[in-house]
Amino acid sequence: MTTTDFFTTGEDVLRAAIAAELDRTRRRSLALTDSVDDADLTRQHSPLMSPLVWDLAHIGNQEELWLVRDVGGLVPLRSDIDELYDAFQHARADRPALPLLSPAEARGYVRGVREKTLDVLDRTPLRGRRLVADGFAFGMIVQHEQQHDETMLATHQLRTGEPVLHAPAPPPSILPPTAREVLIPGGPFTMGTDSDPWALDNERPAHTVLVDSFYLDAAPVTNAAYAEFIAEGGYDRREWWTEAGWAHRQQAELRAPLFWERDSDGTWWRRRFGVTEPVPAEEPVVHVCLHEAEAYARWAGRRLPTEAEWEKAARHDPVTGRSRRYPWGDEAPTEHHANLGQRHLSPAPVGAYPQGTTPAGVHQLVGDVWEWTSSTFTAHPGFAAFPYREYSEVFLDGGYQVLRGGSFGTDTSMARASFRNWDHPIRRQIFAGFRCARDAARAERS
Ligand code: AVJ
Ligand code: FE
Repeated sequence: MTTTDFFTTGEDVLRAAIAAELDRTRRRSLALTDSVDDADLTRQHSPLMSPLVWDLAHIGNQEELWLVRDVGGLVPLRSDIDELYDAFQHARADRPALPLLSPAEARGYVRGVREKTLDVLDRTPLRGRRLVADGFAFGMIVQHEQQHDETMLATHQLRTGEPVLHAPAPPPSILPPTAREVLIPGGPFTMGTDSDPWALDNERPAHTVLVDSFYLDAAPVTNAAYAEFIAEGGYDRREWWTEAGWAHRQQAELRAPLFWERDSDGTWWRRRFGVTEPVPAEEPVVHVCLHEAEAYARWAGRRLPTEAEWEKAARHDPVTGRSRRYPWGDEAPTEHHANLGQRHLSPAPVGAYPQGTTPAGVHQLVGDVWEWTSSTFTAHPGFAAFPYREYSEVFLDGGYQVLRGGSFGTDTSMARASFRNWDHPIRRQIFAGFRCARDAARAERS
């Protein structure tokens, strides 16, 4: 069983499931931090990232604030460190200079918090108060930790040195899409959710959105396709870039996706978690910013999908008119549906997950790479911050761009197709790629 099945089966089953999720998540956090030495944990691998030891203690601090103090009503373990681990108090670049807990102290702290959390879980009714109904606060903290785990994975990718993370290669392409693009007929669909117990505030409420007919790429843009864009002068032709995109292209001297390098034969190589290898042609391109995605789309005579288009393609069931939880239906993700959860250390080639396609034939919407959309991060109509403004609300209308679908480093607890991610348009260290869309011709509209 997986978490989604528990909500209907009773409180003890849900409680056991939450304990398992907390444990599974903590194993990932520890694997990400036990794999490097103390110097590596406290060092800043990029000004864009916190030292890994900050993420670890921040994970524990967030758990303490919500589960130990708020839900449990217990006294603080360490109220003196709240300020150090408040993401709004210190920019990532400034965190290495703070008097942070040492690696040993941070490990001891998260262990101590977790012991209290498990006591709280044992004695908290998972109903009544909205914060705890269906175990929401626990689910929120699992997702918070998993989000930082993906952030730590991005820090690992920025780190130089010998490989320390290991995982089997992703599955091969077994059934690539038969068509390049899929027509998504026009009409209303339900965006967002009211009923998903662990959905976060920004996914709520459910509301009807009218989406015109459009074509969506059946798969994310591959490295081979992206290399063609580069070969045709993609980075040198002003006309394919937006004004902001070109300014950034110039200023940041963009020439290729982050971590790509071309040798004297013209072969592209990429560095991935300490391993340098030829860029795999059929994998979705990753580590491009919004501006690069938009320039590619313009070159290809296409555009990025809006967030609503993306979600409609991923969730709308034209037979029942309902929005489903995942592209393949409501069944919780397995290793056959999508490349999620750091099971592999790269995107899988297009065609690796035929069981994860939508009924209309769109592949790999969830997993592999986050997908840039053309939408900025705004509130769904009727949005209300819950349980705190700093998760979503303070970022709304703040110049952030929405990404959808999750990457190979995203946990299954965030794989639901209503989940929304956001980042600055210029960011490339996240595991982001994209797919293209285009308007349907008038005659093709239903
Ligand atoms: C939703 C991924 C944009 O990492 O900034 C972590 C998640 N919020 N701690 C981020 C988050 C608070 C957030 N993103
Ligand atoms: Fe956080």
